[in-house]
Amino acid sequence: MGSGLMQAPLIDLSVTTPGAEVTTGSPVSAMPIRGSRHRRVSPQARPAPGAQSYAVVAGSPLSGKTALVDALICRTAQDEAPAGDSWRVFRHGEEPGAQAFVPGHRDPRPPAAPKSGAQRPARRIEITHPAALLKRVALVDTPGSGGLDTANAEIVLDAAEHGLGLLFVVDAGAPLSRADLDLLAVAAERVERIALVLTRIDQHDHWPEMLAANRALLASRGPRLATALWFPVSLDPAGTFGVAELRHQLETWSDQHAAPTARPGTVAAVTVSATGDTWQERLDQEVEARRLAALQQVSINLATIHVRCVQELGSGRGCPELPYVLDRELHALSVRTTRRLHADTREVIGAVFGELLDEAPDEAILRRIGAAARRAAESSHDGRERDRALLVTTTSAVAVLTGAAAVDNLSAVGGADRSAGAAEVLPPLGVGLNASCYAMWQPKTSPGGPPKLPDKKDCRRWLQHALREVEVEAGHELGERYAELRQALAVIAGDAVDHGVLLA
Ligand SMILES: Nc1nc2c(ncn2[C@@H]2O[C@H](COP(=O)(O)OP(=O)(O)O)[C@@H](O)[C@H]2O)c(=O)[nH]1
Ligand SMILES: [Mg+2]
Repeated sequence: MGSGLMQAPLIDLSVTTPGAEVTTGSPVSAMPIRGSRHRRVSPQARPAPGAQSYAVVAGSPLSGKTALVDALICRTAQDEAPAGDSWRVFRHGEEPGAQAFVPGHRDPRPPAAPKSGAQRPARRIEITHPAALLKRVALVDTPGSGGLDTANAEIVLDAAEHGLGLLFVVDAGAPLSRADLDLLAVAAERVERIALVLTRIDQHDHWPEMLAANRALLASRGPRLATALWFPVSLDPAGTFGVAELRHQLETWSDQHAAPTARPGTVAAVTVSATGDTWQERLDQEVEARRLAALQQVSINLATIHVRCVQELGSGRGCPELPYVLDRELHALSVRTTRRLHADTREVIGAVFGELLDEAPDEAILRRIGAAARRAAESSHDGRERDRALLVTTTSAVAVLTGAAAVDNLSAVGGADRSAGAAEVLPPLGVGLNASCYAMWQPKTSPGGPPKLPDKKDCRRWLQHALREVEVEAGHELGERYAELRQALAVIAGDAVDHGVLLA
C-alpha cells in the first residue's frame, strides 16, 4: 500500500482543490472535490422498499466520525460518556434527549452513567437534537470499539445499504488502510451513495497530496470509487471548514430519496392457467433446499466465530474482552442471516410464482405476493410470538425474549430495521449476549490480593458451549421461519390455482 502512495499522481491544485492554498495560510474554502456524476445504481432500482433516511458515518477509530456528526448538526462537545460499543443514531427532535436500547430489555432506558466494572453496552443510543438537517437525514455514528474488524464492517455495510448512503471518514494524516479499502470496495457494490470525508486538513499541510494518493488507491478498486466525491474538512473544535458542503450533499441525498418513483398504473389481473398441485412439490423443494443451506451457513459462520474468539482469547486482552468480541460477532451473524432469509424469500416467491403465473411476475407483482405472504404468516402463527430475540446467558444457555421491541433492541439502527422489516415476510433473527455475561469474565477482586483473572480454560469451555447452543437455537428459529414461509406461500398459491387468478 505504501508504494501506492508514492506512485500516486499529485493533485492538480488549480483545477480540483480550490482549498489547497489553505495549507499556506489562506482561508479555506473546502469545496467538495467532484468526480464524474457516474452512478452505478439505476434510478428505477432504488430506493429499495424500506430504505431509510439515514446516513451511516464510518471509518477507522479516531478518524473524526463523532466530531463530524457533531459539526454537521452544530452540536457542541457533550458531556456524555463515550459511546464505546454502542451505535449512536441522531434523529430530529425539538427537545434534546437520549435513550439507550439494550439487548435483553424491551423498553429503552436512559443511557447509563459510566460506572466501574463491565456492563452490557447498549446496542444503540438514540439521540434527539433540533438541528434542521436531521429533519431530512438521520445520522448514524458507528462504534469506536472493534474498529473496522470483519464483524463491524459487515454491520456497517448492512446499515449503509439499507439507508441513504455511507459517509466514510479518513484522517488526512495517513493513507487509506487495507481495511478501509476492503470495506469501500464492498460498499461500491452494495451501497447506493458514498462520500469520502478527509478530516484534519487543518493539521496536515500535505492534505492535497494525501487526497491524491487516496484517490489513486481507490482507483485501484474500480471505477465507482475512482470517481467518488471527496469532502476535505477541518473539524477543529475552534472552527470548522468544509462542513456546509457536506451538509448540502446530505440534503441532496435526501431529495433523491424523496423523489417520487414511477407508480404502476392500474393493477391488471394476473392469470394462472396451471392446475393440479405440482406447484406444492416445487414450493417444498425450494424452501427445503434454502433452509438446509441457511443452516449450513450458520454452522460455518459459528465455527469461524469460534476460531476468531479463541484467537482473541490468546492474543488480545483475554477473557474480559471476550463478551464484547462475541457480541459483535453474533450481531454480524444476525444481520447476515436475516438478509439471507429475506433474499431466500424473494427467490422462492420468484421461482414458485414464476412457474405458476401465465406471465413472469414483475417487481410490483412480487411485492404484492410478498405483502400477502406477510399477512398470511401473521394471521397463522398459532399464538406463537413471531419476534424472538436470542440471548446467550452466563450458563451458556440461550434465553428467548419475545416481542418486536426486544428484537429491535438488538438492532444497530433501530427504526430503520423495523420499517425495512415491515416490507419483509419473515421477522429478523436477533442474537446477542445477556448483561450478566459481561460481568462474568472480568477480573475478580480478592480481599487483600490483586484482582484475579478468570481461567482461560473456563472461558473457552463457556464459549464453545454457548456457540453450540446458539447453533441449536438459531437452527430452530430458522426452521420456524422457513416453515412459516412455506405455509404462507402455499395459501396464496393454492388460492391462485383454485381461482385461476392471483388474488394477492
Ligand atoms: N483539529 C482537528 N481535530 C480533529 C479533526 N477531526 C477530529 N479531530 C479530533 O480528533 C479526536 C478524535 O475524533 P473523533 O471524532 O472522536 O474520532 P472517531 O473515533 O472517529 O469518532 C477528537 O478529539 C476530535 O476533536 C479535525 O479535522 N481537526
Ligand atoms: Mg467516535
